[in-house]
Amino acid sequence: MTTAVALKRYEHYIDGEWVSPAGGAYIASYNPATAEPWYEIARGTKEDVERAVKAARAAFENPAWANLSQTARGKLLRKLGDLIGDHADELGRIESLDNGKLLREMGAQLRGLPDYYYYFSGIADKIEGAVIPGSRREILNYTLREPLGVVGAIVPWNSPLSLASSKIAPALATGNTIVLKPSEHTSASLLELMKLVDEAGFPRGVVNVVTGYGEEAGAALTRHPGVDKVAFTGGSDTGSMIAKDVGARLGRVTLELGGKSPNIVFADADPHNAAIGIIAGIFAAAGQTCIAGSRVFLHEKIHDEVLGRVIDRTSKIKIGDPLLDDTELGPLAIHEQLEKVKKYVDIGANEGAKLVYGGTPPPEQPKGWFFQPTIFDGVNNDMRIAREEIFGPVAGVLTFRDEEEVLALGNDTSFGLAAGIWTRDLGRAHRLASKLNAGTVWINMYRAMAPQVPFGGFKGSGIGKEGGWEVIHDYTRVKSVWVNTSDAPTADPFVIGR
Ligand code: TXE
Repeated sequence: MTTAVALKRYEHYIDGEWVSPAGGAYIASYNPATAEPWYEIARGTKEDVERAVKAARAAFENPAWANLSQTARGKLLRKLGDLIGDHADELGRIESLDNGKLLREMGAQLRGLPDYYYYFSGIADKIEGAVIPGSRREILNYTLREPLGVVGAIVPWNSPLSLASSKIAPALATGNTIVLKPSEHTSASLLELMKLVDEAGFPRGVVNVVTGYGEEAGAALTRHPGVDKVAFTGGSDTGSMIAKDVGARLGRVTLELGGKSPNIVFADADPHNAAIGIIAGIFAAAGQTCIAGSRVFLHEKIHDEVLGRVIDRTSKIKIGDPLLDDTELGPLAIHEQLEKVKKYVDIGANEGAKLVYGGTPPPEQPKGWFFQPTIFDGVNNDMRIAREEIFGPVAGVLTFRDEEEVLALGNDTSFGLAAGIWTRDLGRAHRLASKLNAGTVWINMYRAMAPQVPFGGFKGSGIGKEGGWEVIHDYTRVKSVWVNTSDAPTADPFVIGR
């Protein structure tokens, strides 16, 4: 597609400067609500990645960063948080134009984003080693918690700045430097953030951004031997490929991948709250969240009532321009995603699931990549629509009889990202929370996240955590130091055990 008006052009951000791509090529980025391009980004190649990793390595070793006190690092993060707060509305608008999520949602997400930086700013000067009481009085054992070096971060399109920040903030709080590769579909907000990184006063090269395609710029970054750790959020297939590449050089990874999360409603649950929780779980952000509650388990006794309420509210969801205040469901972020959703709706129908709502693009939205909120009832856990991540507004409803059955079905998945439980029975809620094989369990709520709380999946949903103190372990290494404080002569090694 071409446009008569010249598009705004973004370059790479490397070593504190805006740098043209070595290959000289650019990629257009589209607004999903209009299916029209609105800016272009540099198409990164191996050469650009080489340059960025070199800059990040030099910054890691540069005393301007390496010798900075932990408190001073924290102050920089706080400053960046403040600046993001000042620019939250414009950054939210860019993200909404880029991925089609509601301006209201992106605005709220961006206004909350400084909290990530404040949390890790607070942690920065509390990262400590330990003094370890050894078996021998004269030996002093202590540990140093050190940064890893250069972090390569790959970010997807569904929540670009939030997912980038959950890597930037802990990586910098612990003294690493970072090279980011945003999604080729949604790079603008991260590039705009670099202006704020600059303004906050980070030394050059501490944060770098190379844009471009995943298989080109992304793969060059994850395969680069100078990258000590890769932090990735994206699809499970891509994540598994990256893990192999990084594993081959014994590097470290954090992987935040997909899900097929169960949202379980027991007969004693409040039917209104549960229905709203189901809708929030699967239709918010048009289902394009890794934590989407895409498998809805309804107890047989309340199946009809709760499903009726879900359908009733769903039928009133206002689909349209994500920039408008009263819109409740925007388009899918990328064209491929729309095609994927259509394909799975066909698969569901062919598998024998009963389509009870939606199933097509909304006729009133001829432009853009919109799809109606869609509900399948009579889903069986062996169906592909219950096993594979769709990443769109498609709920599959399954019926269950008792706790044991729903626990087995809920855990019968290759993923393990999140789960929801709706019940007034406290004992059951905690019992299930401990037995569900998922990294996050919500009880009588769904879809909440906070910088203070560890987030990350089990099984096919990933490795490692983002958020909370846990993440500090993922961005540091521990060195053990042994000190002999005795003046006694060193023991002859051959006398040991005599
Ligand atoms: O993701 P990819 P895609 C899931 C969701 C979706 C599917 C595919 O099910 O339908 O993944 O989406 C970069 N080496 N999620 O294709 O490919 C890419 O440029 C290095 C779940 O968009 O995982 C982008 O920056 N990097 C998810 C990022 O990886 C590579 C969010 C994500 O793209 C690469 C998004 C490679 N070989 C999709 N190939 C979540 N967990 O929230 C691609 N990339």
